Amino acid sequence: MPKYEFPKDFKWGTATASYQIEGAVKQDGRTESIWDRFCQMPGNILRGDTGEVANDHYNRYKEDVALMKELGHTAYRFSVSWSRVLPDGVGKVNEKGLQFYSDLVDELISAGIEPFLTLYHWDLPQVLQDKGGWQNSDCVKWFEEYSKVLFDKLGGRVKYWSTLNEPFCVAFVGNFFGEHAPGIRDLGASILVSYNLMLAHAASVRLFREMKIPGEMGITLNFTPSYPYTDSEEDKLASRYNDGFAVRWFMDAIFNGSFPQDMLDLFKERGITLPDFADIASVAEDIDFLGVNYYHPAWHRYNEHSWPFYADNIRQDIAHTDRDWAIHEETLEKLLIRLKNEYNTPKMYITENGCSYNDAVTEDGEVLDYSRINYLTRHFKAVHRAIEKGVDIRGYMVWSFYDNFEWAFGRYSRFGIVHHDFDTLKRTPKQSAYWMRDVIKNNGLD
Ligand code: IFM
Repeated sequence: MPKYEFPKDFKWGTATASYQIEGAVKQDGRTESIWDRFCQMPGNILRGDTGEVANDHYNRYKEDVALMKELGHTAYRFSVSWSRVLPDGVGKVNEKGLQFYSDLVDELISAGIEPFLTLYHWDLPQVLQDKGGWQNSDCVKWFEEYSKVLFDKLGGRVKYWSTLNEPFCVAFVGNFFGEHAPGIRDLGASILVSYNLMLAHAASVRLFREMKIPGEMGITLNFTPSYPYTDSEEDKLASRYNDGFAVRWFMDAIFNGSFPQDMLDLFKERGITLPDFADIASVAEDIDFLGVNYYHPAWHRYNEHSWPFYADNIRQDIAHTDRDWAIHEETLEKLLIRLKNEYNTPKMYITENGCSYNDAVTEDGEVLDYSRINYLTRHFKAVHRAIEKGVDIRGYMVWSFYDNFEWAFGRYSRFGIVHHDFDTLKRTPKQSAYWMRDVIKNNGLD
């Protein structure tokens, strides 16, 4: 028996997202998404990379599922490309595009791998962005229509559904920082987007219930908990605002049907015109699970000149990954306990956790990613400790299955447990993939 044994039927696997892996952007009727457009604008993506080919998963999914099976995976989290299924955003369904997901799901099920489907992982059809995208309140009915197409086709076979992946990134990284598609830099607009995303999420959950789709419906949030840099009241305030932004904003909406008052006050003080949030209470629909994406925390120091959160992000003198993200697994343990205590969360899945290293294949054809094994060991144990302390966690999906198109970092940030050669498209399992195969086999580690 392993020293850190996970609960019976714990799900183990990896996570990916459509635009990051599928490639085939013009194949079988798929139309442009906001990411296709964003990648065309010089300066947006490191060294001008795009997801045009990525892992060519659209054409090689059978090979990929076979490799997951060989590596012992029991779950796989993926997302659907909206513009592959509904090339006009709404209206006529593209049967070929939809069939791809149906075939993928069948392939997974026959390999004994549980599909976890995310409806939206950032790739809005460009045609909808041209109508205002998530800033347009019609997005709620667009998303409902899109959800229905997938519920109709895959309901029953897919048992685990997530409405959105990381609404924080959709709203704020895409519409406030401008680092992701659609590349807007407007705090007010991003707050409106965050509100509309929540309404769309709740509408999709309601539809799932009305259609009596068997299985579980949830949402996936990313968390960057903040610590005050020192014990000073100013640093605590700076940290509280960042926590309000990166933890409480969406948790309060989803579980309490409101946005945090201190954040609303801050935004008003900063002169932001806010929506009336008239329907925010309706967001608190019961969900079956919360998907938790966690990579690293942040430390904040007060700075009266820093807009809008009075905070500077301070790098700590601790180990970091090659992406320069702090390695701090205690935060994951604390976060899981906190989410349970403060929000009485339903069961949770770790829907993403992992690390980026500049891995290379040796002359012997191996990838010796011991740093990743170290990172994952520390985080697996942290999750185990949270389970021991009573948090209901049912599965762990490592980001990511293979190195893929890492958004603004293109191909230059490798998160996979399988190495991907972007020129030959060759997949090479790294040491971490074999190590994880043993963890899965033993349902735990020492
Ligand atoms: O690649 C992303 C993923 O799409 C969303 N969560 C974080 C990952 C690593 O940056």
